Amino acid sequence: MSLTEKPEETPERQEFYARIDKHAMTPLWTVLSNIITPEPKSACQPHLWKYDAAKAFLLESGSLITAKEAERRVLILENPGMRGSSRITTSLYAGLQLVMPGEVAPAHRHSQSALRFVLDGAGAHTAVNGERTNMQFGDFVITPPGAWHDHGNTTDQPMIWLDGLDIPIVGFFDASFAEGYSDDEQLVSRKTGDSFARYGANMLPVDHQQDRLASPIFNYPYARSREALEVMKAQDEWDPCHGLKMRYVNPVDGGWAMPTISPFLQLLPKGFKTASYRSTDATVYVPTEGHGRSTIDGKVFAWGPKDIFVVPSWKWVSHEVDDEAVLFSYSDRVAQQKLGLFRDDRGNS
Ligand code: GTQ
Repeated sequence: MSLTEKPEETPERQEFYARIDKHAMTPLWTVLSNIITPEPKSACQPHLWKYDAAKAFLLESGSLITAKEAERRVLILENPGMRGSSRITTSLYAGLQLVMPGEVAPAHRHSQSALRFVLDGAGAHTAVNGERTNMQFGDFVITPPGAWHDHGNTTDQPMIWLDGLDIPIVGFFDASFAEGYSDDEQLVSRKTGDSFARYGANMLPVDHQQDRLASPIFNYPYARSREALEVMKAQDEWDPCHGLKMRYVNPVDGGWAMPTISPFLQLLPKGFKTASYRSTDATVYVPTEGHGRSTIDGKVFAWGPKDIFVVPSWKWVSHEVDDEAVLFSYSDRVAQQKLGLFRDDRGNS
């Protein structure tokens, strides 16, 4: 018996396997080394999408179909190692969504959690549970599981953001529910900015009871997060693997901002080269500022603002930047931590 080698196939064994196959049974020892591996063995490949090329296709889709007809006009960023499965990593989905001036992406809700990371345009809105928020470049916006949401653009520019959803996770658990709203746009019942004032000012309503896992803040403005990094960088304390890396939290309990997706924002100072790092949470990165190169599993990917790249589980990654760079990223770390699966390795650092 071995975890890495398969026993020999003999005619008697094969005849036996064929007989039990008809009874929906199969021997473990012929598959064991494929299903319990000494370390992660993923079909997910490192990959980078240049934003300019992706944006050109997305704008082209704008004259093919409306947001309303499409429900969501999105081009999925599909991992080259997992084509046809609507995923960028084994557990997560990514897409680029376009809302043209005057359009509405109709209200609906689903079990899947979504994050939006705003890339182009300024001032289009998304509504979540009765409150609208206007989106600006770099804003990190949450749609919690089960929350009604619709998107609208009353500006004169196309609005583009990156969607990150836990579609593969919900699919894995066969736990997907979805429904449409009675109208294109949900009823607005709260003032824009209400949830940020209520939960995003280092205070909480005195008798607040936590009633859900997702953060009650649904727009973490880039201006605020970026300013925090700007103040902290003066301290000149850099983690060898991460530079200055922060996680977006739920202010109610200090946990992650979302139940299944972990979002991060990090700053790497001009000329910084990170030490090699690997972790079990495959990660999607979107730089907002700066230019650099990431070496992932020995391959080099050069990036600039708004490019999107993916680091698979347990592959070594290091980043090297020319000018000061800021990177947003997301992974399934929160889900792995809840399940006791998360592991990382800082190499020699
Ligand atoms: O905006 O609600 O990229 O439901 C995929 C599914 C976006 C959305 C996606 C969705 C949405």
